[in-house]
Amino acid sequence: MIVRNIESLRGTEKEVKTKNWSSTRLLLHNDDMGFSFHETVLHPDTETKIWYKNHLEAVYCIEGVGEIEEDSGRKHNISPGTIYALNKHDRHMLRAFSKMRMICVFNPALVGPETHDQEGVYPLLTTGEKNV
Ligand code: 9YT
Repeated sequence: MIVRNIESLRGTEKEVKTKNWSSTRLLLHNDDMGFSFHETVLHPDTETKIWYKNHLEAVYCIEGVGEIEEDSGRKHNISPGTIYALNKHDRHMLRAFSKMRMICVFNPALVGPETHDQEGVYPLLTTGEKNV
């Protein structure tokens, strides 16, 4: 069994920070769950271009408001209780109108240090050191 508190991950390599968001990665590839599980905090008034061409992601909002815009231009409001699932590796734009807190699940699991490239893609990493 794995039992972990997010506070124990603050300031470690499992808290990945970028200009628009920070992601605390509670479960990763080497936890052998078949998915990774993160808490992502989106900074207010940010716009992030994302395309998980190598991964599937589900995102559940627990705090804040924003929107997701599909490539087609279709927009969806996001508020606490909203989940979206990128089941078609959908390219999208994610806008945070306030601080947002999201619970995110990735399949395949992230290894740990992934951040977006210019296209909003995460590389497909497959190895990592065993987590403690
Ligand atoms: C919602 C989203 O994809 N934000 C970018 C960060 C990502 N959720 C992650 O790596 O935790």
